[in-house]
Amino acid sequence: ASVKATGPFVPTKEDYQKVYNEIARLLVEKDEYDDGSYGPVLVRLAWHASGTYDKETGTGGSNGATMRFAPESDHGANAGLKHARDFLEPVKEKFPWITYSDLWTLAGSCAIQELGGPVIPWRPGRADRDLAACTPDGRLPDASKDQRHIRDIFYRMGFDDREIVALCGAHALGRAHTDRSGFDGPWDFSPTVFTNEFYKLLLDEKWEKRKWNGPQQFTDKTTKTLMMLPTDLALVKDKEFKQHVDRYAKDSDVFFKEFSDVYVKLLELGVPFTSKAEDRFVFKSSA
Ligand code: DDH
Repeated sequence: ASVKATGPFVPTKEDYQKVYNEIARLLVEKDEYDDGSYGPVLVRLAWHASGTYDKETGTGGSNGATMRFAPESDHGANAGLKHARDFLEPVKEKFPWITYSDLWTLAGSCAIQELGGPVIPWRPGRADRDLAACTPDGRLPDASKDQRHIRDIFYRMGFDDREIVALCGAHALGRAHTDRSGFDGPWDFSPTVFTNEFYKLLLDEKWEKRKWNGPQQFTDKTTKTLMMLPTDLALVKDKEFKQHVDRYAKDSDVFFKEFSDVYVKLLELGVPFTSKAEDRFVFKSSA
């Protein structure tokens, strides 16, 4: 009898949808974390894995998942992201064929969709690299700085002003933690739902300096329970940035569309895909 040769396992879109479904299932199951969801910290993991990209040297970006290793895991900006990496570990064990770098970015796409955000088309193709590929500290934004710093950081990745403002709308999700960044509190009243609230609050609320011993941040005059970082307020201080804050506050559909495009671009920075952009998968959200 002849033995049929079986080649290496080549995952299909359905296999990646299974990974998506498992992450979505765990998001619901593990609802005792933070405000009731690991979603926001997954969005941040995907962003910090990708946002190290430098277009001049082609270094950094989501290809590599080098945040698994010190020194990158110990960079100040990455404090707390171990929660996200550990959350995904059982998913990696169940689907060992997926690379960490594909898994972390797929989880970002999944979290945005599951938290009520736009569809984030995604494609595989990232390879994990060793610690020699770790990026130097200082490539991610520093929240205590102003618009000049924001532009330096995001222009280095290849984004323009409109894209910067769209990306920052992710702060509708999650919160700051005193034991991670030193800052404290959520940006809006629904930190586990993806909305354009971040822009509305930036425009509609009066933001005053919080009186406390922590790093300088701002609090809303009305309830004193929300917060903005200095870099968040830079988006309304700067005229070029503010016109996009206005657009996104006014029209949630426009924000969802432009956010999707730019988050897809973020997750693909520096990845040597062999597939074409039109071959991206659109995952089915749960319920
Ligand atoms: Fe952010 N972010 N971010 N952010 N971010 C923090 C939390 C979250 C900056 C600083 C902080 C983006 C841009 C910027 C998310 C997504 C994105 C915290 C608090 C700080 C500080 C961390 C902690 O204490 O746990 C700065 C500065 C910028 C900037 O643009 C100048 C972008 C582009 C994204 C994105 O995803 C596209 C999310 C989500 C969180 C909430 C995390 C959590 O655990 O909750």
